[in-house]
Amino acid sequence: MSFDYINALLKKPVSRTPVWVMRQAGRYLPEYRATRKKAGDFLSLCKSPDLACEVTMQPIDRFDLDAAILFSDILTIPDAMDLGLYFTEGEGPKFSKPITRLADIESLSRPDVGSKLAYVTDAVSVIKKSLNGRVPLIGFTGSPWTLSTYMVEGGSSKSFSKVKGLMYENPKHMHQLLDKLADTIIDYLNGQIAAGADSVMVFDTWGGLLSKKSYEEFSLRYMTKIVNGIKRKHEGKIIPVTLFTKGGGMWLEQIAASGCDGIGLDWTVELGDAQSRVGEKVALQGNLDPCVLYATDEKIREEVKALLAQFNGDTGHIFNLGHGISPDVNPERMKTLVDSVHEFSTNK
Ligand code: 1CP
Repeated sequence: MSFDYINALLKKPVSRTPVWVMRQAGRYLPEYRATRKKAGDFLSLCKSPDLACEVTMQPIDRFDLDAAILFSDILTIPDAMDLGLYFTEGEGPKFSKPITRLADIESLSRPDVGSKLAYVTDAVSVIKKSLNGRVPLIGFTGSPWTLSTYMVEGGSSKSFSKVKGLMYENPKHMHQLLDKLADTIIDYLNGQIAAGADSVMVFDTWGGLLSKKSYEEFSLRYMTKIVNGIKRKHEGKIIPVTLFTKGGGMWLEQIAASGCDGIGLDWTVELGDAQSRVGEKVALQGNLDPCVLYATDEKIREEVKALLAQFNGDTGHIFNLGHGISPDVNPERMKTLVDSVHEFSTNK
């Protein structure tokens, strides 16, 4: 089986530019809201392999997408580390037992991924069966740095003062935490790969908050450890890995040196400029501003065409938004986006 999404990441020939969208399974789809209601709440949805499969398939059934992404969340790992993850309606994730003392880091357990996170690998197996070779499946994790922000802040944050304070005051403990997370993530991604994930992606949503020096020391170093630690080949097939640091456009050369296959770009960088900087080394994923989806079909098509035109050559680009699709987007606009990527890249 040859997939355009995998081939683009490996810079092999493609029939047209592949496209998938971050958060493609989510609240903007009425069928997602119905399944979530059936599950009761978001975490129960993640923890039911059959329902996670159902929502993973929803955007695949509705749109002509080139990849599916496992339905789960990056916070499954801190949850498995017993921090007590819960979600309150409209407020995002919270932890009942966040890291508040240095001793919490020392006593943090490295969870047995095979048992505590079996619901994730089970979901991968169920989804693979359901996909039946239609499109490849992307597995994913949060980066150690991004996970640590939630674990130390106790949830989402605006200032990130606690986690950055820890980083400056006690770099040794910060490294200990990040190292434990990186080791757990390696087990976690290897479990997803063994269960059938065709590629994996690391979401470093909050790496862009760091200085260049801190980014290299506290985020990129551990993502590089993950790139080197995971199985890059499974059953004779290469498993490409993509790193996405939101706000990381200044550091593309450093990210490319990690040995990853693809870099995810947010919309603040020019795709053509990114390609001239690192396009020889890695594939690029992105990077339309998600807010373009609030515009008319005509404008969406124009923006898609302009973005595709920035990229030189026929392979090495995976079309995506620069961040997740918003919950209030009309699904019809998503259809326009996906169809126009295929239309304009076939006739490029
Ligand atoms: O139904 C709901 O109300 C829950 C909303 C929701 C959804 C649909 C959350 C809570 N997570 C998810 C799914 C999810 N999360 C996926 C599914 C696969 C897909 O892309 O379709 C993925 C890949 C994630 C990854 C994730 N979770 C990230 C990294 C990517 C990003 O968007 O930056 C982050 C930061 C999270 C944490 C999280 N989980 C949920 C929310 C609302 C948040 C963000 C909180 C914050 O802003 O700090």
